[in-house]
Amino acid sequence: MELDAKIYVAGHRGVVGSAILRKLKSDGYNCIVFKTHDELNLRDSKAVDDFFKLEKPDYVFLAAAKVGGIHANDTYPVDFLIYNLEIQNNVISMSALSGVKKLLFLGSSCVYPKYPKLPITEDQLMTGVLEPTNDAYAIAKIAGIKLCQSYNKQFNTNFISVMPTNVYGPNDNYDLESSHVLAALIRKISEAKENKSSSITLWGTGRPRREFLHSDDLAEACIYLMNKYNSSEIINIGTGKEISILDLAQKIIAHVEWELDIINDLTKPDGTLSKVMDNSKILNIGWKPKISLDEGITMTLDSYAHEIAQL
Ligand code: GFB
Repeated sequence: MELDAKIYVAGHRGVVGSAILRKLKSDGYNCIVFKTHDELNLRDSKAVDDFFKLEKPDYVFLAAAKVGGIHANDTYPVDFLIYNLEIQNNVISMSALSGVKKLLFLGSSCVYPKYPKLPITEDQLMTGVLEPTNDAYAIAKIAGIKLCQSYNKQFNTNFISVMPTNVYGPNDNYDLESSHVLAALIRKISEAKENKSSSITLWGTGRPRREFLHSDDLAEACIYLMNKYNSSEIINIGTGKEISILDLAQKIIAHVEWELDIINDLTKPDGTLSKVMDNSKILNIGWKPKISLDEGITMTLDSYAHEIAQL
């Protein structure tokens, strides 16, 4: 990407989109376009059509999506399926029609089978049944990957699809019903300390393992791949390291320096036992993550305190 190229970041208020926007700005890109939901509803195909005709972006980061943790995915599958199909169909199709030079589509590690061979390599896509708590979201993301690949095949576009692992960072959703686990634990543990409580509740058994990537690392990887990667084949973005949910909780508890008992709520699902990804493909291209989980937790405790102070 040229520094003066017109770059559209769809979803600039979310964890991933806001990190991409920050990184683009700090790298010196000076013609970035972004719109709030009120200014541009990405589910409205006419509005998206008008936007692309007017702005004619050169590059598109498609980070706009309906996202949520395990409970939200499991409770509102229609929303996760329809909203995401609509958003991605509109943005990908209008990008092709308006002559966008390159588009990066954000997928998810949940596109892979529930019982994969670990660590998960890219070639395991569509080789087994999906995790039922998020299969609607996963199917939307798989459709997005296929749409990018199909445009490349039929119309010779350059649309790439990246599969990030579980992401956390500034501008996360801290609503306990709909958040992902790391944000939920940051909030539960911070509040427990503040209220001098003696315990927190963990959903499920605490045994599932997850791989966590800070959004600043993900943003760097996305911009790196936008500049270096030109293939229809999907590519994983992760650390290659995983941690059990119980160990994650204990790590955050150690960070806040407050003793807490952990109570398991077994009415809540565990989801996939592990979805650690093989990141050798991106390592071979020359990118690697920089932010350790401990550094990321420190950063997120800070950004959480800052974000709730502004509410
Ligand atoms: O992050 P999370 O909601 O989503 O949950 P997934 C990860 C694990 O943490 C599950 C447990 O085993 C949860 O049961 N967990 C423990 C908690 N306590 C909590 C809590 O207070 N809140 C939450 N949210 N979890 C999502 C998918 O799966 O991963 C999405 O549903 C997306 O579609 C995302 O792909 C990256 O990692 O299980």
